[in-house]
Order: sequence, then structure tokens, then C-alpha cells
Amino acid sequence: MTTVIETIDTLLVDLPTIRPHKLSMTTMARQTLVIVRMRHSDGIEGLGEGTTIGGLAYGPESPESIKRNIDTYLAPLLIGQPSGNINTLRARMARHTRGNMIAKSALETALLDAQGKRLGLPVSDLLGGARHTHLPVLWTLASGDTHKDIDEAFQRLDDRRHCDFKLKIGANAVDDDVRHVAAIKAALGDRASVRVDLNQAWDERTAVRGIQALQDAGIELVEQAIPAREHAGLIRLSRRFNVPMLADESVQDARDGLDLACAGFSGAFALKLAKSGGLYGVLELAHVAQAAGIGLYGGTLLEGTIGTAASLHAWATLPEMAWGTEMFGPLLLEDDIVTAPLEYHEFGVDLPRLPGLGITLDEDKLAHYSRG
Ligand code: MUC
Ligand code: MG
Repeated sequence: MTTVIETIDTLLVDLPTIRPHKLSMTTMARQTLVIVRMRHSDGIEGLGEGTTIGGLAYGPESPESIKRNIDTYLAPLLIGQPSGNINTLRARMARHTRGNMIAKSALETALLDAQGKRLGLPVSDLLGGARHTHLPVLWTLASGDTHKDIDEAFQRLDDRRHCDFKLKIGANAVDDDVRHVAAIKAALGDRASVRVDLNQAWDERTAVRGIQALQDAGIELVEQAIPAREHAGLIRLSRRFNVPMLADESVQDARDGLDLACAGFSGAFALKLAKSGGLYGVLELAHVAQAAGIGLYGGTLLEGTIGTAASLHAWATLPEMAWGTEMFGPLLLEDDIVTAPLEYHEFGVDLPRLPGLGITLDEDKLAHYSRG
């Protein structure tokens, strides 16, 4: 008998962060994960996660909209359908619903987790096989305080946890931000690579001034300095400076990637499951980038362990990424809702090797942190 999808439950899970995480548009004291539990008629449960940053601060989906739109619109499209043909189920969601890529990503992840468990294969094997089992992981310094950030960076270096750092700037005046970044880079010297993420905070004129100063300070990568939809401006910046531009909010999926590449962008793309609607969509973008000679970077929306593991399975199938990954989401959280956390060591993280995502929920912790 054909296995079908029987039920889809969604939970909002609030976890405190280890310290306030300050971005240009919000400061996070907690992270809200949307967890999907998808049960199939063969008794297998697939897990998925859809997570964003700061409610509606980051993009058009909030944790509450992700949950509501799965419950109301997306889950009814899947329930009763055969479990195993993920391409058909993706097409069904795309045909009947627009946008909501984080919600779709959570569901696609749950489908892949279940299929992997069913076949006894890790998700990366379902995608053709892992080329890496240990992936580099950067850390974001975003305490809002220069000295605290420097101490945090040295601690991470000494622990052999991280040797690449991303600084979240754009909330303060340009000169203050540049001073903050330059002080951290000067303190770390050659021990670490330092990059910045503006999260769209500057206009192009400000970006020209700010990036020149950041380049002079030895910064290695400048992420999303100007608003997402200003593709022409981003391309001009990528041509003007030696320091490479990393497109994040500007590049959601393969179509954006193709437009940017065809219009002359050079630099790198931040890949995120949440932007591209799941593992297949993000790999389509990666392939466009590869064809265009644009560097890859494994990005996060600060997902917990389930979403982070899903991303790792996708990144593991790609050639080595020019800019590594930032899959540190679980390390920013005070606690976890899984029985065995991901293993971070030697400046990176291990790819889980058990079937599916390779992650098991801790039911007590889940109940404790779930809303309502
Ligand atoms: C982003 O825009 O890159 C990634 C790391 C971090 O601290 O925030 C995210 C979002
Ligand atoms: Mg970013």
C-alpha cells in the first residue's frame, strides 16, 4: 500500500539566546523556531524547521505567519498525498501557493527527513551523497560592545571553535561602526578573518564611503551593504572594490542569482534554505552561482539544530564553499530541543550521519519551550 502523509503539526518554540544578538534592524534576546512534525502512514515522523530573525524584522514571514500558513494552506495540500515523491509535492505547493519560502522549506525538510528514515539514508545521500563530513563554521560577534566582541573572539579562537568572524554593523553611525570593526580586526590580526554584515542598512553613497574604510582596515567580505532590491547598486559596488561583496537578502533563489550574474555581479552568494524554499531550491541557486563563477557561502537565519542539520546536508553535497558556512545557530541558544546536539570542534561542525537529518527530538525540552 502506498505510504501517505497523515498529519502535520507545527509548534512555536521560544529559546533564549546566550547574549543579546544585535543586528542593524533588531536585537534578539530569544529565537523562535517553528518546528514541523509530519507523520506518515508507515509510522515514520519527519522533522522540519522554519525560522526567521526578530519577528518581521528580517523578511515578510514571521514565526506566527509560518505556523498559520502551514496549518491553513500548505498542510492541507500535502495531507493524504503519497509521501515519497518530493518533487511532485514541491510542485504541488508551488502551483497552489505563492511565496512563504520559509514555511515551504520547513515542510520540504520534513519530507526529506521522513524519506531518509524510510530508506535508511542520511538526507545528503538522498541528494547524491556528501562530499564533506566536517564543514567550517564562522561565528558572529554582535554583542554591541567592541571589547566584549574582542574577548568573545579570542575565547572562540582559543577553544578552536571558530577562526572566521562576522560583525553585524549598520545600527550606528558609519564612523562609529568603522572604528568598531577596525579595532576588532586590529586586535585579531592574522589569527582570524573578519567580515561584516550590514543587513541592508546603508544607501549606496554611504556604502561607497564605508566600504572604502572597511577595505582599508583589512575586512575580507562585505555582506548586503545596501537594500535587497538595489541590484544595480550592488553590482556597482562589486565592480568598484577589491573587497568582495556577499549578496544575502538580494539573492533569494536561482532566478535572483541568474539576474545578478547576467547583469555583471561578482563576489559571493549567501545560500539559505529559508530564502530558496528548501534544499532543492537552494542547490539550484548554488548551481547557478557555480556556473557564473560566483563564490558560495552556507548561510543561516539562526535556525536551531533541525534547520541547521538540514542546511549541512545540502552544503555537504557541494564542492568546498569559497567562504565556508555560518551554521552556528544552535550555539547562540542557551538550550536545545534535541537529544544529541551537533558536534562542533576544530573550527567546524560534523555532518550528522544517521538516517534522515540524523536528529532526534527531546520531548521534555520541546514541551518545556513550546508556546502555549
Ligand atoms: C544574516 O543576515 O546573515 C546570520 C548570522 C547572523 O548573526 O545573522 C544571520 C542573518
Ligand atoms: Mg546576512
